[in-house]
Amino acid sequence: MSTSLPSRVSDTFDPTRWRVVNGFDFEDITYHRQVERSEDGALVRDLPTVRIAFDRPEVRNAFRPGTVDELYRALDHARMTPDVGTVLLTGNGPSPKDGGFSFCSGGDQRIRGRDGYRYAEGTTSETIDPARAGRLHILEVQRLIRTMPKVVIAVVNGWAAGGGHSLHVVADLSIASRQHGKFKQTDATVGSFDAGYGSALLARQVGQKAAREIFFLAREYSAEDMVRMGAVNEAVDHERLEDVALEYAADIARQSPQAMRMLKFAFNAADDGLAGQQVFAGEATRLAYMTDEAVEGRDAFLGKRDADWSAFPHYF
Ligand code: S0N
Repeated sequence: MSTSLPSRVSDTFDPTRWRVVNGFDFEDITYHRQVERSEDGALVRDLPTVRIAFDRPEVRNAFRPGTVDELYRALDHARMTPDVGTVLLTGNGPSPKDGGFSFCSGGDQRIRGRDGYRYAEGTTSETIDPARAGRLHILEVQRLIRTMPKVVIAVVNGWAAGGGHSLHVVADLSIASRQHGKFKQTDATVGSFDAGYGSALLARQVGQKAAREIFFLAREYSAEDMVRMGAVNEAVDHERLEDVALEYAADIARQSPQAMRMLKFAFNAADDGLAGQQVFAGEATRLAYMTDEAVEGRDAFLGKRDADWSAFPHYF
């Protein structure tokens, strides 16, 4: 087995604990799988956690349309990988320009809106630069985080601003660097507004008054402020951030995957309305298909006979 280690992509990233997930050619993000290695560094086995990180630290990990495409693909790959239970979502860095730390500063303001998301005159779908094409599809990423049957942990190593703030809100759990984790909802400052999960779910977490303060005043909050308000689970010393994230993931791995799925979707259901009920119900139907009762219904149809429900009580 290979003993080569992945490049060190962040000050909190320990290359001995990860391997690059093959099959992708990402430009704006990195995607790693947690591994166990032997003492000589050889790969022993994969472990059930992946790490997906914004990799544009020179712009505080702002996302452009191409970044969002990549993020969606990595998350979807994690969603469909059966032995992955936890996704760590974080930001690489610090910035080579000024040493600043960032989780994500939201949409890249240089290419947004009228100039970025609309095809310029004369541009066709064949000639447009893919990194400038797109729409407001960060919302699709938010929905994927919400509906994927895995636990997504926002590992906030620096600035979480604008749409980056909303991503941490949508994640199942958030842990943040005590020294460098900073939170600022700048949407309204730049004429933008996440009127979906980014605001409404935040209000569920911190209460209506605090959520309105965060959006209306666009002030800066520390990791410990956010723990007090109820939007972050834990503030941890910066150098231990990814260790603690992996400790969370190890605890998650000790739980029943089915129970975790049902719990995540149950927590979401009330806030997600019928869409939340649909996701929860999909899991319930999948479980029901495993019962003798559902098998009898299927077999009766295929056997062109009436189903015999006599073995299945109406009350337990
Ligand atoms: C994060 C902040 C507070 C950090 O301040 P600091 O440490 O003083 O650093 P700066 O000197 O400001 O930044 C360092 C360099 O990085 C560039 N930069 C930072 N953020 C961005 C960004 N978002 N886009 C482009 N460049 C960025 C700086 O310009 C600087 O570059 P140089 O070195 O060349 O001068 C501070 O940086 C800050 O406030 N950033 C902007 C945060 C912001 O307003 N983000 C956008 C908010 N809105 C959204 O994210 C909406 C997007 C979204 O999620 C969404 C939601 C619903 C529907 C659609 C969308 C969508 O648009 O997709």
